[in-house]
Amino acid sequence: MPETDDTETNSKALCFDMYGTLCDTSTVTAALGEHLDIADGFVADVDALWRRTQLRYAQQVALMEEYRPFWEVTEQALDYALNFYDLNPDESAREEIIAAYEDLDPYPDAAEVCQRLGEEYTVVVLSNGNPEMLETLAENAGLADHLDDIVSAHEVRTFKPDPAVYRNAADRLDRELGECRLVSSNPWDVAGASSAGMATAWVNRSREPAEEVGGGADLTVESLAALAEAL
Ligand code: LAC
Repeated sequence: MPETDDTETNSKALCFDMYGTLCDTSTVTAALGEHLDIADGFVADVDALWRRTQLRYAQQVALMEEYRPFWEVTEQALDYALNFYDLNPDESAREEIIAAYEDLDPYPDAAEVCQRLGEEYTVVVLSNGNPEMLETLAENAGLADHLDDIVSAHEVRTFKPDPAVYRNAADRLDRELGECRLVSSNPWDVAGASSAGMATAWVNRSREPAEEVGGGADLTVESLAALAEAL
């Protein structure tokens, strides 16, 4: 990763969410389809339940004060989704499915936007992923060279939208919360960051409604490329 030049020009920081914002979580759909041998519509259901359960479990274990790394949460959520639909892939197929999470496709504009915005801002990832999974994915997705740093929720042993995660990012960046902007496609993440005091940008690719709880987005765009234009 390039050296951070802490000059006036990049005194503000952009904190990009990883899963669903820089990288496309639907990439795992192909791995599910390949290893489960079920109809496409069914694959989409398993995929959606896996993702929903992953987010629900992250929030549950944070509330229960039973933190574990996001990789484990992701595996446990997959097992729940497989059990829910009574699917029993063998261990090697299960391993292949979970491994797809380390090899997600970046959104086509992700690398270029991080590079371009990196000329003006400090650009970091701020994610619930644990450091190992984030570093591997950033390398595989070709993003690592365009990031100044990776800040993981693991550092404070809880998950977004716990304000502790956003505060830790601001501390790590040696900035006030309001000098950092979370960029996320997840409305719950935008709501959480805004509640904690961060500026926010919502990459709302699928025109979802905003959350009814938490803070709002300071800026809403339909793509990362549109964000680079707007900032
Ligand atoms: C992230 C996921 C949860 O924090 O979107 O990267």
